[in-house]
Amino acid sequence: MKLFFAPGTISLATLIVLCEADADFEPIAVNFANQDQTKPEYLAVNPKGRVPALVTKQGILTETPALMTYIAENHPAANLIPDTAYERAKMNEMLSYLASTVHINHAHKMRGHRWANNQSSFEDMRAKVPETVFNSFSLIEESLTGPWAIGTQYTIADAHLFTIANWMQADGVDPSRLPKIAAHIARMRDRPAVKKAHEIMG
Ligand SMILES: N[C@@H](CCC(=O)N[C@@H](CS)C(=O)NCC(=O)O)C(=O)O
Repeated sequence: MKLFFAPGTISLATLIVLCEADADFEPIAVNFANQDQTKPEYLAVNPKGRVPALVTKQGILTETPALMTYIAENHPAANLIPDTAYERAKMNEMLSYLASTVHINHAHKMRGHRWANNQSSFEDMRAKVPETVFNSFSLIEESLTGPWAIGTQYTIADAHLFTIANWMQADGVDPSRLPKIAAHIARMRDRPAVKKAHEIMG
């Protein structure tokens, strides 16, 4: 497998899962400073112009929850997906909320041009980010029973939650207002796979 990633992005979540699974893969950095994600060479890999993208023997995958699920299902010994239908649904509930709501709230800070054309709109969207990011993480905080994102089993949802929660401070949210999520971040930082993923990401 080949993982196309960029530092400081959501691709960290997939990198963590690859390291947790002890998977055989080649990391390939996409240079955002050069806007390489918008160039034809990369658009041939991922026409969405985003990271991550995972090249597998069967084809190319995009969208973080899909990549993490694919890796976890192909490395069952790592036990990163729950056995019961209910717990799997709770995990997917977390992945969906993170991808469709929390990540999008965060993206309103720097990527307002996706949704509007005027500078005043960008400023308005950016000003709202501390509130929307805090509100979405507050709902997650209330749902956490610990130690992991969906309870006692460590799953791919932990890599996803950790990656997005790491952006909170830069989004204007004080993590001490969300003590369970702050403790989750600290717990994640201690994991060897998370340390390895950070090393690869640079
Ligand atoms: N829904 C996608 C979102 C991927 C995404 O938005 N990635 C951002 C980095 S966090 C990106 O590649 N942005 C490049 C750009 O907007 O030019 C996922 O969860 O994988």
